[in-house]
Amino acid sequence: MADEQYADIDYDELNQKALSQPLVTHMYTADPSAHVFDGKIYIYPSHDVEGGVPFNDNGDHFCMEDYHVFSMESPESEVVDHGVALHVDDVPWAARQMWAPDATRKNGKYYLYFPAKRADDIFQIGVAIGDSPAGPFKAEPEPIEGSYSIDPAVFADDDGEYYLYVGGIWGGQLQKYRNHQYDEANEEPADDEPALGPTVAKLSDDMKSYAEPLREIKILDENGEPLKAGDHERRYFEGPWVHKYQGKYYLSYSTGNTHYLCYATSDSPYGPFTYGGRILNPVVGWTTHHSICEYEGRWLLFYHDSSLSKGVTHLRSIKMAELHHDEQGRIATLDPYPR
Ligand code: FUB
Repeated sequence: MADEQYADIDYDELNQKALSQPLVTHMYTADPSAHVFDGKIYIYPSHDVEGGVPFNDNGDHFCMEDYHVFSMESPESEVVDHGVALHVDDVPWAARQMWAPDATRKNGKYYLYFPAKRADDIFQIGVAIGDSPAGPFKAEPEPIEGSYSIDPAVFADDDGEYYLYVGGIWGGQLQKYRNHQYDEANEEPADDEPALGPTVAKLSDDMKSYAEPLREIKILDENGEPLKAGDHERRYFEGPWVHKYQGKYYLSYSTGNTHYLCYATSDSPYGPFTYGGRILNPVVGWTTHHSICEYEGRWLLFYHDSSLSKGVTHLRSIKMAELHHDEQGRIATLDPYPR
């Protein structure tokens, strides 16, 4: 079923003026995390399916079961599907909802980080390990101790440290935690209180656990004050991503119910980050989720929309566009359907 707000769209016209076309058309894919390994682009997306689960505010209709890895020799070349890299049936602790993953490489091994719900409906983050960037990956028997919520993104810093960023509110359950403890009674803070931020911690040497206590990231406004929970056009919702440009750390993320991709910058991978602006205006479909990677000096934005499925919010398609930082390091806002 297409969302009503997208029912009147002329998709032929929309696709003609779109910033880019779907990279994959033989299946639905979303939440693309892209990295360059040995000069080749590897994309780790969610694999969207129609599971017949009714829509609800928890996002249960996003009922994905496995991951495929895709690769491209260059941004201009064809996309290769490397098949199933990990299935929920092969993750001992996970019951359902294999949401947005990410991957990294260390000492010749590849690590796929992914969120999934346990049988008791609580999201945690798992790690699966492989010898090839294209998988397959073998899941660890337990989720990462102390992990919670969704949307893991791993940032490999120049000094050899790896940081895992995690978190999403509403269906992603981040609002249920305070000081990293779950309480069903917790909700998103009141509008005039500081917004919630994603969590971050360094990964251990074996990449299978947190090496230090989790911290919550703060995003500040132009006056150095934390963004408020009621500032829906700027506050953090889900989909963290970190890239480094000219020595600065850029945290980018989705604002969820206002459908923007935004960014904030810091001198430290732990923040605090200062809000910088918008990266991408709203796409067709409720969710927006992205990654940013550098390919031979070009900065590429990977994102998704629901244009191929004609507005079905949980049947998305990954896309790619070039991103530009100006002389001050500001990122220019992209319009997914320029006129
Ligand atoms: O794909 C399922 C969820 O939708 C992701 O985890 C969120 O970031 C949103 O894109």
